[in-house]
Amino acid sequence: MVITQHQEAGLLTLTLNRPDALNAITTELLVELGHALEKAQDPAVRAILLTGAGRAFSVGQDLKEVQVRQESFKDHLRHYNRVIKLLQHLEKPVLAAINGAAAGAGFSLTLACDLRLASESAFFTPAFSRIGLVPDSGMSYFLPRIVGWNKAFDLLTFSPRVTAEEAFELGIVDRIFPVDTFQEQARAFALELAQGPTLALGLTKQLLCRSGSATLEEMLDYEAEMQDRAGQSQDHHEGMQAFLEKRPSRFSGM
Ligand code: T3D
Repeated sequence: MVITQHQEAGLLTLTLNRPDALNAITTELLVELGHALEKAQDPAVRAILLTGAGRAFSVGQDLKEVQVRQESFKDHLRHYNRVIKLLQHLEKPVLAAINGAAAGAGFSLTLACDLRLASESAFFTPAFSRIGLVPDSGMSYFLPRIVGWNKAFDLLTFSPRVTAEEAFELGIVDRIFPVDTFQEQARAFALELAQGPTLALGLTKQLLCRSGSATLEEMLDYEAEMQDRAGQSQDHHEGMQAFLEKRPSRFSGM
């Protein structure tokens, strides 16, 4: 298996598991990741943590696999695009735990997640321009939305190595943890999120997705619609009770 799966207390951890190849992405890896993400729609899964085995998160497309191309770029990218859409449309928090290099489509994978937790030793590089390609797997969508148009163009043109600290300054990374305790702290962070009001978090994610292409009027209507749904949830009831009883909430995700 090139994707390993571990489930505990509502948290599904998916590990890109080709450490000897720095988790370079093959078609097999994309197909397995796609299957795992489809299965993650199960309500028992309340958060997903995507990480890499070994010293890298992922160095992007396995360039050795595509030395001799079996299909056009457009056909090949269907496998990537399926995974990116699944990451975005899952109605639960999806976190990337970036343990090392995130390059090319490996970087894109992290951008399609809702939050990025980075080890102090992690770094990011778009890499596409260095081999004469354009950004893909959603990078041209997510990156300018996070860092702004000109910074995105700068990064995509020069493809520097962006350290975890620089990525944090740019808003690409949301939390940085020390190398020695990274796995433990990323897991603890994700486990806490997996105990959250999953339904409301999933609806929040839908709102943010919609806001990219909607007017204020449309968003106000959509917020009201989503609030109607969240307002009928067990977790809203529990949250209100917990507030009134001055105790921590015990959310079920429903
Ligand atoms: O259909 C399509 O192709 C379209 C899809 C495109 C999606 C993409 O992701 S395109 C972008 C692909 N990725 C890259 O171009 C990144 C290439 N790698 C690098 O720039 C560097 O390796 C890193 C900056 C990521 C890491 O640098 P460093 O110094 O930590 O490691 P290294 O020494 O460069 O690499 C270590 C080994 O991994 C080395 O192999 P060797 O010499 O020990 O046998 C290197 O060749 C190999 N490696 C690194 N990246 C890839 C790779 N092998 C295959 N594919 C890779 N992407």
